[in-house]
Amino acid sequence: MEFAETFVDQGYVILRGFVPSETAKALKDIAADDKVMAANAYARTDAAGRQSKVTLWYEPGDDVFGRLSCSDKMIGAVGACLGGEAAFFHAKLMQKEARSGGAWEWHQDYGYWYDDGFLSADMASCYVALDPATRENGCLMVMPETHRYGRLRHVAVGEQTGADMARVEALQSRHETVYVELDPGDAVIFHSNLLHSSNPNLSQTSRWGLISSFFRGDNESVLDDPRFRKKAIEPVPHDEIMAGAKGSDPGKVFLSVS
Ligand SMILES: O=C(O)CCC(=O)C(=O)O
Repeated sequence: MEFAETFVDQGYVILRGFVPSETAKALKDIAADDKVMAANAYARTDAAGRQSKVTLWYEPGDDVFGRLSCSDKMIGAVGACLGGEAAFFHAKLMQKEARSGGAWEWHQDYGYWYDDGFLSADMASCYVALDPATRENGCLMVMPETHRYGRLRHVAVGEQTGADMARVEALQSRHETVYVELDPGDAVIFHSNLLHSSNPNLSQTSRWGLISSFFRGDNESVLDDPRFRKKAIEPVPHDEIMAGAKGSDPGKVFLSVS
């Protein structure tokens, strides 16, 4: 099966070696040294009180992280999955620290993005692993094919928004749970209605990853908010990702969470 068909069928597809492992390691080092990234990180507490850090921005920016989101390979792969133009929505650095990083409750991204004015769930995200993502350090977990059930009701869980647990449990009895274990540089593209979550990181190693999110070009938000509208994006040749600034573009607009 071709990768876009797997995405349509299963709701996600793993692309091994999406970026070379050396590039992923270099991105991790740059992110770890990036003071702007750290200053804009916010923490989200899970139901057990553990925290996970996120830094989220709405303009790709002319830096190595923005260039990854805009690489012709990423835009092309996500566009093929969505069956149309992949328009950049936002990107984020997920920072699940060793021994402490919190869980992410079962949810659909469209559970959140509906409220940002997107009329349909023709949206997807691409997670690129900067660290190994393993069962032990709280890798992404997905329930294949659950993107077919439409948007579920979401409720507050700790500081997060999770899908209605009665529905999640019913779906768990029909669908397996897959641990998406990745090496640095591997990627997974997942549909905005796919149920996904991750366990806390109680291991000795951090689990960082970059997630770039997109809407299909004909599914621009109806809200009058530039963060959710189409941005002028110049695709970057995939092998030129590292030619950008080696730290966050200070002109970026970050999500600020109090
Ligand atoms: O990084 C994770 O563990 C979860 C990420 C996630 O659920 C999301 O970005 O929607």
